[in-house]
Amino acid sequence: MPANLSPEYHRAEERLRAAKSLSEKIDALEEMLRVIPKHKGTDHMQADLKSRIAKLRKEGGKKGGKGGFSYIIPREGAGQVALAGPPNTGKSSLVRALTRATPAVGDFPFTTREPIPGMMPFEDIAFQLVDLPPLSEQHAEPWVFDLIRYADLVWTVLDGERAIEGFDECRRMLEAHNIGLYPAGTAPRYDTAAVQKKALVVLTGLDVAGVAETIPVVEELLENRWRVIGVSSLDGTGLANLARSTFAAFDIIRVYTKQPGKPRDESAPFALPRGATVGVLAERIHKDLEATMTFARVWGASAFDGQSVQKDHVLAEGDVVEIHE
Ligand SMILES: Nc1nc2c(ncn2[C@@H]2O[C@H](COP(=O)(O)OP(=O)(O)OP(=O)(O)O)[C@@H](O)[C@H]2O)c(=O)[nH]1
Ligand SMILES: [Mg+2]
Repeated sequence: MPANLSPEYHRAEERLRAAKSLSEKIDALEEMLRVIPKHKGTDHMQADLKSRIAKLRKEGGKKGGKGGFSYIIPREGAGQVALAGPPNTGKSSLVRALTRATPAVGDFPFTTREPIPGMMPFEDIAFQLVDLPPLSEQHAEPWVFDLIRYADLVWTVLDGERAIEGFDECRRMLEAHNIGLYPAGTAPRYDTAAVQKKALVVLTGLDVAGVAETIPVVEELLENRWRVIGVSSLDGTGLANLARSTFAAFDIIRVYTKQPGKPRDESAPFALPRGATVGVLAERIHKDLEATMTFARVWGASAFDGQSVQKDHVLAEGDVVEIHE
């Protein structure tokens, strides 16, 4: 059966061929799996991609190796956010303010030396933040780029002092490591071999006099391509907005499950990519369920209450689903 692979798939495949580091390879394979058409004709290919990803992940778990010390922070929650930015811009302060992690904060550059994960709650789900050492042309830890490449979303954390220069410096350094950033909510570029990472621009120090006024200026200097999210880790201004913007950037839907004849499960929802079908949910619940399910009932925006649907039914935010085997 012809697989009908899309240009996105072939592009990711090209990236895989060019990939040098482990996380570049994992990233390309994950993209291939994400965009491969999901039908019987590609079952073998999907299984093959999954086993290759699992194998590389296992390798990544082992520290050391040829490329020196390598970190991968296993994803947890609804998605992983890497905090990238120049030195001393308030990355660790944000992680302290938004999660229960307690990375060191200092009023001098290069305070952070290791990646530190923490979970940021948003309503009934949570995103994983990964605090990172700074990006500076003077010095940057080589493995920082692998962690950024592995993340689902990047926050570029800037301060009021040198927002534009800091942003430009980060982007130059990322480009040099084959990573491009694009504003969340817009389409990534496909005319480049660099991995394209969805990003938000975060400006800290909103409690400092004059910083709020610089936001429209910074946006204009960035040619209004980027919306700048102002925050203060000191007094908490803008943090709720940052969490909400992060949820929006992920473009995910929350889907709840239930057992027949019972109310909705109290456990956390499944966070699925927008456009996900009942089949995708079934697979997420259990790897065999996608094959063994017969139909599902759905309550919510994508169906009339209790409507019975097939695997290919596209789910909506907030749907409650009951899967029948
Ligand atoms: N007024 C104000 N100060 C802040 C804010 N966020 C961080 N700071 C201060 O900025 C300094 C740097 O904060 P960190 O959180 O350590 O910055 P960082 O980006 O993690 O620094 P590196 O790890 O060195 O890259 C500290 O003195 C913080 O107290 C903020 O929103 N408002
Ligand atoms: Mg830090």
